[in-house]
Amino acid sequence: MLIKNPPSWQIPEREATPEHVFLNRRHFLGAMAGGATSLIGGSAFAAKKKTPDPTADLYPAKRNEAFELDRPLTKESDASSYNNFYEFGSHKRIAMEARKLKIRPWTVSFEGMVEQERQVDIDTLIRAMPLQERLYRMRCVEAWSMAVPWSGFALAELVKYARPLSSAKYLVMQTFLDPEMAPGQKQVWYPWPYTEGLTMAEAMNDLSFMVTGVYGKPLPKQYGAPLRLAVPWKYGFKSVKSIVRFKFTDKRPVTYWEQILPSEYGFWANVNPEVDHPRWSQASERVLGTSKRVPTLMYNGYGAQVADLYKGMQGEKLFM
Ligand SMILES: Nc1nc2c(c(=O)[nH]1)N[C@H]1C(S)=C(S)[C@@H](COP(=O)(O)O)O[C@H]1N2
Ligand SMILES: [Mo]
Repeated sequence: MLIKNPPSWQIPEREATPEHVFLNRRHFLGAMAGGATSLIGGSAFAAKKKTPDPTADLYPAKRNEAFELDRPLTKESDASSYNNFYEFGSHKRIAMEARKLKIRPWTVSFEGMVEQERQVDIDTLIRAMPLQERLYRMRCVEAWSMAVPWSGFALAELVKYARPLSSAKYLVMQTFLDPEMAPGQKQVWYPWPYTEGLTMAEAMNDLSFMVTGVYGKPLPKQYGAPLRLAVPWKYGFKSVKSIVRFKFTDKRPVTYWEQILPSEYGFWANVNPEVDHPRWSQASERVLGTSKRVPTLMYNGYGAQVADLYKGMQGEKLFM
């Protein structure tokens, strides 16, 4: 595939927008908005901003203490202002742009090899699920990492709810497609919508988590509201955001990054410090919000929970 515009993770991190430029711009835009608000009397703008999330009463969810961290949580202000969400731009400072994401009404579909294909409203779905909080690490393939308190429910619960046929082998998850709302999707050389997938065994693993909130609140848009995946033993790009479609199939999907750069990104994408990316080392990671580098752990430290999934699969490219 021809890439006219290489993804930002192909440029070194030091070339990304410096923090102070972004912060100043945000301050400036904030002041502008405030000014405009007072000029027009404030009502429309203020009212729009205050619409509460319809699931706000569910947070904070009770923490599941079984999921422990070996490091401090990333500061909320750091995690909220450094995001990959190509639908809103191929750089990290997309939080402002992502405010365009319209998260209600939001419908999720269950398709393919299921007892019956159907659609469900996001609020019905979230309220049908047992919400909990889990502290997870997240390791991006670009060699930075964070640790955040996600809220949500086990992906296994969603699979049960969807009632797949026993012949289903993979679960494919897709992001919305709406280039008017998400300007990044006007870049036609990317294979929209963003598509990811897991084997059914991976999807049923206890670590696979559907995220609906973070830091004790409903999920802010830049994190992939209202519903995103967290599979913390895999590189971050597997954790697809703003999901609208769950499709059960017996064919392995070709995922978004795999379509763009198959020599560098594969289906499995399990974290492994010993297998370098073709263009950089994966041995260590920069901890978001600090200037520290720490060694990267095999399966991002989750080997005890997931290594068995890959027994006897040495022929597969498990670590890209
Ligand atoms: N739909 C969609 N999902 C996505 C991405 C994206 O660009 N679009 N980026 C991925 C990558 S590369 C990473 S590292 C994580 C980033 O999640 P965060 O912004 O919550 O840290 O989201 C993943 N999910
Ligand atoms: Mo990433």
